[in-house]
Amino acid sequence: MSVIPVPKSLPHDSAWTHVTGKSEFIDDRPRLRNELVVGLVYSDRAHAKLKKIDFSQALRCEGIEGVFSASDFSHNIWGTIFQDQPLLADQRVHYVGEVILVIAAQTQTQIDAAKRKIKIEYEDLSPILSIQQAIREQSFIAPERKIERGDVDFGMAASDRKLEGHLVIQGAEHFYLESQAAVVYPCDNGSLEIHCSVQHPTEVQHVVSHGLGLTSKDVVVIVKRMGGGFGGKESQGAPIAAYAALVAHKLGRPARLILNKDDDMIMTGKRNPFEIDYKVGFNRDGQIIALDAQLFSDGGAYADLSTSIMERAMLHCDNAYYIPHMRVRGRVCKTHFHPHTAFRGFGGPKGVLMIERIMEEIAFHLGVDALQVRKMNCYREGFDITHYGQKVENNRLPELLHECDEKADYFLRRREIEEFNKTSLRTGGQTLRGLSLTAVKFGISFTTRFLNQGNALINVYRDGSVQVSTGATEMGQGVYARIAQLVSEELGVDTKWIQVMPTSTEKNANTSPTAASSGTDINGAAASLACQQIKARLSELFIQLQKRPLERWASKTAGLGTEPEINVETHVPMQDIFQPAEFFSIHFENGEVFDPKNPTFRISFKDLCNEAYLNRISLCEYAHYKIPNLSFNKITGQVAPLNDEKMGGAFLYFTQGAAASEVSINRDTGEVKVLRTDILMDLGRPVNYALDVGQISGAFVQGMGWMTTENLFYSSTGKLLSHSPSTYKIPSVHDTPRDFRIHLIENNGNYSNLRGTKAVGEPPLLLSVSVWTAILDAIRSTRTDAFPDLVVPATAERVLEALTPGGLDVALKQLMN
Ligand code: MTE
Ligand code: QUE
Ligand code: MOS
Repeated sequence: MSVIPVPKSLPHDSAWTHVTGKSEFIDDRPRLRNELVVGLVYSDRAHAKLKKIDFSQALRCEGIEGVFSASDFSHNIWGTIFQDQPLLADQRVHYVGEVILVIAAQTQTQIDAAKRKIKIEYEDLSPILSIQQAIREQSFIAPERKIERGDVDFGMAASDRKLEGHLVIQGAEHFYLESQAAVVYPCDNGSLEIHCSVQHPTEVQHVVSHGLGLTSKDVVVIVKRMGGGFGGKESQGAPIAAYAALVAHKLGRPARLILNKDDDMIMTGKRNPFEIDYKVGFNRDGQIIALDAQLFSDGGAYADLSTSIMERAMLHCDNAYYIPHMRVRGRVCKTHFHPHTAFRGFGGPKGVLMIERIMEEIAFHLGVDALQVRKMNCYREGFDITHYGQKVENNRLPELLHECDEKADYFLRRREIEEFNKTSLRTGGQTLRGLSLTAVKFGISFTTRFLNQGNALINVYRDGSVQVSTGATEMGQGVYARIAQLVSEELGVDTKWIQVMPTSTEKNANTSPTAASSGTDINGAAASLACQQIKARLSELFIQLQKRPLERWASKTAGLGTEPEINVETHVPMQDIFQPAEFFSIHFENGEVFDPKNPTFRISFKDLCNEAYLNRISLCEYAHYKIPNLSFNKITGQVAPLNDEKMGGAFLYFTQGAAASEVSINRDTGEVKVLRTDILMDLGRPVNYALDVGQISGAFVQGMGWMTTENLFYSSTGKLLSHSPSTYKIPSVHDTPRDFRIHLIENNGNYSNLRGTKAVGEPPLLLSVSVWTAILDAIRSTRTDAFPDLVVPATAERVLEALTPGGLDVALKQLMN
């Protein structure tokens, strides 16, 4: 890898157009004259038989061009991992929001009018509307999974102390600003061009072609950008595109489907709710000996990604801590809610919430500080094998805990807070404070091995400008800017010469979702590999040109054909992404190409490209990249040795960090304020420092919302009642930590990944757990008997309840008086 200084913080490629309102989202596409609006009719029952569907009246309404039902799809079935979900409900509905009919009209008003003429008769069946009910009725998706290391029963017996607990974690809404949306154009020979807002264009291509009885070649899916995805557009964008595609396919006219916010929130799944039972054994100084955990998640009505999410939860139950004897069991419950799905962190945060709660609980029990318990149990030299058998390489956790502690003045503030709370409790003060420092160790790679591959297409033009196409989708995280910077570093040309093109299945086939924080890792590596191939050819050409007088170069003679062509047959073996970039010791820097041994002879990148074209040397390249050394066996729950006897991993590496949060809780109202947060993260050698800090602050604040105010509220019949910004409270700028400090540690040692970088997209969300544990800490100060129980999110009502002996009723009465 050539080490070329590049602007480390290139602005996001859409920064300017976002703030000036010029960025084009799906519904900003100009309407075509014959374009149709698509509307959806969905179930208002959680579980029912569809006795009768009558849309004959609707068909007669003005402007209605078609109404479609399950039988209109060639294959009415889809699903990312398991094909278990109908595109349109048939015979039965299994959740409120399940789509039954697709309507096509000239205008939205006509759709609204037609909807009122549709008669659906239901016969209600009894729904399963909680994890506990699902367990009672043994309603599950997929068998139980188990990951086990050591001897848990022995470990428990050998422990001085034991604790048991039950943790309830609610789901959360993604709240992307651009709703699910698709515009579909019918093209030649029955093919379709789909523009949609999704993280997984290849999945849309699959679902649409299968649903309509087409093949992949008949469907092109293009994603220019999303107005946020956060995991909510990984699987669930596909059926939306399929409904619009159905109309375009059946009626041969362009079709547009844009969900409004309420429908989007009602129809689409959220973060899986979890309930966790745990038992932990530890010795007198707080060393954990054994952990036995049973995780249940609410998968909703269909499998979606829930089994992979559960797996990631199970793989993150250790978080930053070495636990010698450990058993984790996981089971996904089948209920009658919208199918829950990926959300930033996937299952990770659920496992982390449990173990970080346990850290606080052990400290409470022993009367010591929770940070001491954390430090004592932290992964370190000699204690660095996870419960699934992977060694934690390049482990910076002890240092992160130590430095975060110092940066945050943890122990000083701990004493101040103790004083403050004592005074507040004595004098009837209005607030209490809490402080907590939590860690994160997030595994980077998809745990499903085949997803860890990507490809890239690089087109270099005669003028030296470059187009880059990969499978990565841009959802605001900055993956285009990062890939542009990687290509710029590789080719030694300024980023203004590089354009990352809208993601399209036409240019990059068989892509993985942009997910698991691996967008830059996978697609950036493929792009770098492709650049290296082009550089190899250009380097060889450069060497040849050095030997030829200028007047005999192709740019002077090609039209006449008087000179022999320069032939270049260089191909770099692709397996090693750490290929020294200086093939034949030729350097590509600042838009120029030269040999450092003879630096006076230089050719501009641009002129060299033109020369290459005239000598009929290809300036384009395609490359494929796969993440090496992955060997996680889902059946055994353990990593296996690789062919060469070396141990493989479930993950390529871990992104690590720590955060200390201080909260203030109002004793009268339960309201929570985050006074200060100090975050320290290890992102290796970031490609773009500013974008990474943006990801850290964004993920943390998004997580804070889940930890504190975002309360999904369902009726007793399974209807989501909090389906708009007025009833679902995401953080505003006022809710962000009053004092918010973000630092990165220096780490040049992540040799496993392209240019030593570490993925950032999801890991910092898991640090928001520190806000929840800080609330636990504040509540703890009011009692000595039992450690507080607190549901996630810790809403004001729940905090108030936990603060008041006698519960919420008593608290409310006190508040009234
Ligand atoms: N940042 C913004 N602004 N918008 C998003 O939708 N999604 C997150 C994260 N950061 C998201 C985001 C999620 S869930 C993932 S997996 C990663 O971005 C995906 O992108 P990456 O792999 O390029 O980091
Ligand atoms: C993290 C992820 C995903 C994951 C595993 C992770 C993810 C995803 C899948 C997945 C698994 C099986 C499939 C499939 C997708 O696994 O996003 O199509 O068959 O989609 O650890 O983010
Ligand atoms: Mo992110 S939840 O992996 O899309």
